[in-house]
Order: sequence, then C-alpha cells, then structure tokens
Amino acid sequence: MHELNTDLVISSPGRINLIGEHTDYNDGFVLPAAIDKAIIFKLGKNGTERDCRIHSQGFGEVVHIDLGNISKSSNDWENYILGVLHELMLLGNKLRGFDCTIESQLPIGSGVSSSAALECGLAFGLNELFDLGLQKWDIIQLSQRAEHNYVGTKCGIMDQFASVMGKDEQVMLLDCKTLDFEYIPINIEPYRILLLNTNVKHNLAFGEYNVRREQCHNGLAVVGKHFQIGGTFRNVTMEMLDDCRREMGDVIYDRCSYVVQEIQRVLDAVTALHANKMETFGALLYQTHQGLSEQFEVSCPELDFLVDFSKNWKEVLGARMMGGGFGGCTLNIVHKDAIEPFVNEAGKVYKEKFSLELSAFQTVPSKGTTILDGKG
Ligand code: GAF
Repeated sequence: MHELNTDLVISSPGRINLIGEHTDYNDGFVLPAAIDKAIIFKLGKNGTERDCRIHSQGFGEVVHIDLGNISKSSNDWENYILGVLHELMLLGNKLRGFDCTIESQLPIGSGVSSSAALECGLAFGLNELFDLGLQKWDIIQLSQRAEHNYVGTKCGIMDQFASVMGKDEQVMLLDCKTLDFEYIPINIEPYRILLLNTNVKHNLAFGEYNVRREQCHNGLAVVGKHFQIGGTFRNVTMEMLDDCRREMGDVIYDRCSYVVQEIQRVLDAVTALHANKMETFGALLYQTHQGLSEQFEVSCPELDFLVDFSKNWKEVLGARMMGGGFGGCTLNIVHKDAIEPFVNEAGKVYKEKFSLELSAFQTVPSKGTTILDGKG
C-alpha cells in the first residue's frame, strides 16, 4: 500500500439523543449531544487533479475515487463518502485529489450515528483542506443531502447537526422547523448516561425508516384537509387526530399520535431538566420508548427486553431505544454506583435470552467535529 499523505487530522463524533425520536423530519424538537467517541480522519492533498485515495481501517484496502466520475457504489459505506464528494462537487470546482485514512471508535449500526460522523467529518475536513468557504450549517445540510441522495435514507437533520455543533457538557435543544437551537448545560450527578448496545441491526432499518416518514407525511396531509395547520405537525393536536382517525386509518393514526406526543415530551423533558426533576425526566424516557415500540413500531425484541429489564432497577431513572430503531443501543440514565452491577446483570440475562453479547459504554456530551491537528 502507498503511504497516504496527511496534512490535517479531524475528529468527527457520534451522537446521543436524550429525547425527541423521529421528530426531526416532522418539524419537532430534539435534544441530542455529540459524544466522546468519534471517527478520526487523516486528510492530505495528494497533488492530483481527481484521484482520491481512501483507506478505511475497518474495511481493508484503499478505495480510489475519481472526482470526475462519481456514481453510487454497491458498497454502503462508500456511498456516504461518494455522496459527500458529489455534494461538494456541485458547489464549485475547488476540490482536488486527496488522501484520506479513516479510523472509527464508533460501533457501526449501533444507533450513535456513525453515518453522520462519516459524512460530516469528511465534509468538514475537505472544507478545511481546500478552503471551500463552507459554514457549519452548509456542512450539516450537504451531509444530510448526501445521505438522502446516495445512501437512500431520507433522514432528518438531527444527527448531522449534533455531530457538528456539539459542545462539552451541553445538550442541544434544536427546533427542527426553524433550525433555532440552544445549548443546555447538563449536570445529572449522581447519574450517568449509559448506552447498552444490543449488537443487532435488523434489515428493516433502512426501508422502514422511509416508510415511517411517508406515513407521517400522509397523516399530516389528511389533517391538513380539515384543519388550518400550515402544513406542519407543530400545529396538530390529538383532538385533530382523533377527528381524522377514521379517514387516516389506525396505523397512520398511531404514527401521528406518537409524533404529536413526542414533540410535547421533548419540551416537558427540558422543563424537567431545568428544574432538576430527574425522576420526571426518566419517566418521559420510558414513555418515549413505549411510544416508539407500540405506536411508531420501530423497536425490536432485543431493545424492548433491555428497557423492560432496566425497570427492575430503582437506580435506573429511565431508559429507551435511541435513534432510528430496529437495533442499536438503549440509552439509560443510571446511578453511578449501580453501573457495574447493572451492566453485568444486563449482559448475563441478555445472553441467556438472545445468545448475543451485550456491549456497554458510558458517555458524556462532548464537542462536535473538530481539528485535532492543523495544516502543517
Ligand atoms: C436516524 C435519523 F438519521 C435521524 O434524522 C432521526 O430521524 C433518527 O433516526 C430518529 O430520531 O438517526
């Protein structure tokens, strides 16, 4: 293998989301944070016009991409990269050949959004390397477009936003309708944020995400025929949904009810955090999980099992599945003294039930995409 050039080292973190799931593409609120695990990019100009040499340590050999001939690949992880390059090329002609080594500390498919970290880290790094003049919001939005157009997941804006905008010890309340946001310092002492990784990612994940988005869209259209809602979930009430239930059918009604209730739960959770009412905050997480499992139907037996298990522990204030669903992690708010026994017992019963290993890690809100080592 050729030696790859490095002029710049970038850290692009994964994210957690305390509450507000599947609300981002429904004009709702979310409460995410970047985490202290990241994808590390080593980037360097290689002196060519068009040849990009990409080495991902997790995937083996060096992949060559011709900037003059970008098209979709049959390989998923390459599509994240190709999608970003495609979007950057659309913006002008300042991009040139480069070398890139990618090393990930993020468990792939675990719901901490390694995909957004990959997209945003690459876009951020190339922006620095070639002085493309992009602002943070440009990077966030072009990364989202890359995922829509090249990967095919019609994701919301939360993951890319959290990965780029994160700050140490702060969560972010993002209004996904206006894109206004505020940092909220988080001090949940003596509790900790613990992720339990089911180590499963069911095949449903990709297709069903887009189906949910479409169901929400269809439900909104029905409500919009009868009420002045300005085309947004923000103006939809449960009473309106009840009135439209027969017309939209039970499944769409359940999806939309979840969204309306979850938008409100985020605001309630922020109020609880400000008032340091951690029991209330934890109870809201359990309600979110129930909604995701029963109304939105994006959970799976492994996630449900772990959330149910956590309810036997008085030291756990709340737990829920996190991210798009169908696998990945549960997020748990656990008393620091109970972390070890809780993780051990969870791992034991999870293995008995599913014959699978559980992995666990604590995390803290951390800074977003950043330069670790600048242009030499
Ligand atoms: C995935 C998506 F990428 C996000 O935009 C968000 O919708 C999330 O699922 C669910 O809240 O991570």
